[in-house]
Amino acid sequence: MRGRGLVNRLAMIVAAVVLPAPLCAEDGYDLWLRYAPLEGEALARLVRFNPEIRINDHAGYVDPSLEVAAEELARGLGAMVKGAADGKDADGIIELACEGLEGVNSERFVVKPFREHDRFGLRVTGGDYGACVYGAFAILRELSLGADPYTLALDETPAMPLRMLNHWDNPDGHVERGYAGRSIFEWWHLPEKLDPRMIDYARANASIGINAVAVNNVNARAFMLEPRYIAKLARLADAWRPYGIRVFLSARFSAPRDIGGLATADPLDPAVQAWWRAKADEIYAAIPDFGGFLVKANSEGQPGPQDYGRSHADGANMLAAALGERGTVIWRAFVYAVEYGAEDSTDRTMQAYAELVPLDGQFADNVILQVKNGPLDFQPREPFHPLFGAMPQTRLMLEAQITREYLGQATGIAYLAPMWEEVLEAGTGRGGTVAQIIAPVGMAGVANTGSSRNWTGTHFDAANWYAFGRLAWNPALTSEQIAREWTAQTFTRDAAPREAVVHMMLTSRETVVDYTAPLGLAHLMGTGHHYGPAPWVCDLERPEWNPCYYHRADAAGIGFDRTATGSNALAQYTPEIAAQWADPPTIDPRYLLWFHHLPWDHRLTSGRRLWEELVATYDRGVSETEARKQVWAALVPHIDPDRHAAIAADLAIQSTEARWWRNASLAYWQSLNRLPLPDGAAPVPESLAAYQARTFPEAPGQ
Ligand code: GCW
Repeated sequence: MRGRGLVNRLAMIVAAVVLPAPLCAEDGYDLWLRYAPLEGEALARLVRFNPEIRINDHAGYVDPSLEVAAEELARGLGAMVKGAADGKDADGIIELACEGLEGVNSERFVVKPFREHDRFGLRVTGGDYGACVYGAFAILRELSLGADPYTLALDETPAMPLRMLNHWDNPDGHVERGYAGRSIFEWWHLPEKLDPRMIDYARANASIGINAVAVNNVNARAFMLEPRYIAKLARLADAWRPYGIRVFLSARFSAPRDIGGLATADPLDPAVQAWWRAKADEIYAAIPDFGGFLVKANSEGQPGPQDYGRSHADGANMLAAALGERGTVIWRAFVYAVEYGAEDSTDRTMQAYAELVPLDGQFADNVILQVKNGPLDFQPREPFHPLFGAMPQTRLMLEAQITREYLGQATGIAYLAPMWEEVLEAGTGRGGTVAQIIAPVGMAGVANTGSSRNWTGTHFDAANWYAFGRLAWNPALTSEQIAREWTAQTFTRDAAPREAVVHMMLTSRETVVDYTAPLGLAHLMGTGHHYGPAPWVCDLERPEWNPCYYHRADAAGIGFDRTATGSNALAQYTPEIAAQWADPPTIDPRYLLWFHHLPWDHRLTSGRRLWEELVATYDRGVSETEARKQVWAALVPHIDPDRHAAIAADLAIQSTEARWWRNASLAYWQSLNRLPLPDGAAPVPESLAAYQARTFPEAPGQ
């Protein structure tokens, strides 16, 4: 490409880059970016292609994103041909030619073939420099999955602009609802020292298209807005910028009082407005592309505008004005229990809709409302949140939880892509599917990373990080495709073991639903740590903290009546959806007890009685965790021994937990309904009192 004014800046022959082999067999640190050596034909093709990597410069300027893309290609290609290529007969070129193109989505990349004499090249172009990073990772992913470089052609544009991780990491290193060790952010040593892990974190995110990170817990400490933290954050922002990542901060609404010396945080007070404006200016001086603020306000005791009689819109708009066109306020729609101790007798699942829908149209243009997938709280299964589609004049984004607070925390397998697919595909009846409604805005996932060597505590939880990014990039990808990609890159490309793993993954979330929260039950977990079953808890201070509030089980029946005879949460959905769900025979049985309180002997469309169906569902969950242990055991020859052993141990814990959930739940339901277990069901081995007596003082993540 010399003739076109493109300069060969790097002239890197990938074979020359030989990376050291991992020290121990496999510890999971490399995630899906292991770049395991190819074999057979795929290897032969890549050895022949073995490209020279070129980056274009503009009058001597080489954008750092292009350098990152080139480095990653060199690293990945070098590893995939490891030991097999001397570069002598190679004929390939990869040219990184992304630049700011007018009128093109800045993140779009295109990979197209070209010829140069007898050489073959792939040219990566894109909307902006950063698109080449996405293009490079996409090339590597395709090649790692066995694609032929000589026929490779890609053209991808992300489906939504904001693809974000929300960390619930506290500045003291503790991660709220984190099950993978301590926080990955070493605030103590910043800004002077940057942990190399921060670069690997950025690589992993960029490889799946994540482009925004809120670094601190939404239950925020105000001091993270102080100058010393801004300097620390600026160091991270600088390190991540070449990877296309913008930083956000969770902001505590009362910061003007907490750290600003003001007597109030009232959003309509001019001194408060001026304080936030000055704070924003200070941040932008250090971080010119700062993303903005993420805010949890007037929820679970957090401060907010309602403390001053102002609305969520007043609060969000005040912060939005401080940021101006420079950034975005992401205001969480997870609002309930404004103050601890205050009563709100509205069905908790209805409170966000009730508070926020009347504000539709009042939020500033640079405010986004971030809505959890379901109306309660990241339960193993919930119907889609009725806010989706109900606020057409407000920018809505989806919040998903990657960390498995309510789905087994870090034990066993719960591959969450099917859960997210379920909400993304849900037809709201008002403006399309959830995926269509959020497409102009984006989605955020509560991160599951930690200081564990493998990042996520269990190896399989990396699949959830991966899947979240891939779905945000392209919600049309199926859970199955994503599982296959991840497995091939993470464990093995061999079809038979790969498919065995994919199958384990695809069914795993449903298994957790089966043994923890069958038939639309929810919020049955232990108080505080949220670990294990505690459906018997009925005496906590606030009604909606109690599992009893949600299952409403008694001698006669079980389930929450949310039809017109009950809380009428159904009325928050369209009349068509409400009509379908109002009737036990027509509702999707997966949501049955979410919306209906039914007698234990209610006859289901399956022909079984409700009680029989419940027991059978718990039992299916238990037996599937057993079966998964066997499938995994048979994969010994295909998985490196360290990771195999770690996962075998995780799966054993999961099947013990499944049994525990089943037995403790059944013991409790039986204490109410006095019904015998159906014929053939295994007896419950311990007394209800024994299950109730278990305590977990060391459970992490609270
Ligand atoms: O699921 C609940 C968690 C809280 C969390 C809250 C929220 C950050 O138990 O730990 O607080 O959701 O989303 O704000």
